[in-house]
Amino acid sequence: MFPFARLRELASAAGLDAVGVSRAVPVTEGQAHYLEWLAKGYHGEMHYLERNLEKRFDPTLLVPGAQSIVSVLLSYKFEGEGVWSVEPKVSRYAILRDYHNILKERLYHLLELLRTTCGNVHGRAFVDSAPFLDRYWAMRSGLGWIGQHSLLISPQLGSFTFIGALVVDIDLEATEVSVRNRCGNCNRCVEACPTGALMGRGQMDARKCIAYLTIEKKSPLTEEEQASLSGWAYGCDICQEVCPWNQRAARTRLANEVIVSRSLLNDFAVGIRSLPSESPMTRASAARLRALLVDKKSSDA
Ligand code: B12
Ligand code: SF4
Ligand code: SF4
Repeated sequence: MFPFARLRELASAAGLDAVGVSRAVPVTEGQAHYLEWLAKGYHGEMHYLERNLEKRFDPTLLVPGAQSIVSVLLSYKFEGEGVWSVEPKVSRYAILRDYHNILKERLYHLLELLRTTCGNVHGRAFVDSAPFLDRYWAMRSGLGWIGQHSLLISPQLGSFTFIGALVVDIDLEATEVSVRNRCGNCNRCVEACPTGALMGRGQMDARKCIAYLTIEKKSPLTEEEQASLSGWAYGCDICQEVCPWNQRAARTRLANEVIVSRSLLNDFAVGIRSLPSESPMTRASAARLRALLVDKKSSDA
């Protein structure tokens, strides 16, 4: 069995901030939670979440011979003021090169390092891409707990983290420990959410979440939805900004991956520049994003 201490060294060398390992077995305890969430229609128009349920609940169907799941975290916790502080706001993660690419590059680097150490290893990286339960596996590997805002909180890194995973066909020492939920009596995220998307006990109605409305919803926003955006044009960080675990968390090492500035956003808003192709904001409708950025600018004038 490959020792975890050695894996942690390799993950750090690959530029990853935290790592944990679970055995690749079918998911049992998280299934009911997920299916109930779908049944209530909380996923809105994100119909892809209804598909490939068999694979979503069984990682061995995604990677033949899978034995271990390496979950990793990468912090994007910026400190101080930024484009997320001034309206029209965009989420912190959106100013970076697309995290799917950053994390996949680092995960495949880790796979290469594993191959150099262990020989022939077959594996595949997942970052918010395939039918894979990113948060569930991260939680199971002992990286943190699911907070009231429904995000994974790492005691060291807080919740401003991206989650990725490497599913491999070798036996790695598992770190499956249950991390106690340390939200305690705090309810700040639920109280701060301006749309009522958070319903307590980690439950969320994604249809009301500003991130869903500005990024995922394909059909036009209703007037009520438009009015609920609280100055956000792309994503929303409010429930994480108020979380005490993010005040004490270590800061990001991704400053060199920032590719969008306020002036670029302003130029994009008035149509004189495009967004870099590697920006995650290219995933949203350009017309809607521009309208949200311009609307706010003209109402400020
Ligand atoms: C759909 C989606 C959304 C939707 C719905 C969000 C949601 N809460 O489900 C919308 C568009 C709203 C969204 C918004 C955001 N998202 Co998003 N999103 C996803 C996606 C693609 C799927 C999530 C999903 O399946 N939801 C359905 C619910 C039911 O599943 P789940 O919460 O994962 O629950 C599982 C576990 O948590 C576990 N579980 C939960 N509670 C409990 C309790 C017990 C007792 C047990 C046993 C298990 C358990 O069981 C479930 C499995 O059945 C994931 C990537 C992925 N493939 O997982 C990213 C992901 C969750 N998003 C992410 C991010 C960064 C965001 C935003 C912060 C972006 C932004 N700034 O705008 C916001 C945050 C909003 C919020 N408060 O959640 C990150 C979260 C990182 C983290 N630290 O947790 C992820 C993991 C992407 C990634 N790979 O980094 N997102
Ligand atoms: S991201 Fe914003 S809208 Fe979504 S749950 Fe958090 S506070 Fe509410
Ligand atoms: S704000 Fe409070 S309740 Fe919400 S996730 Fe953070 S610690 Fe938990």
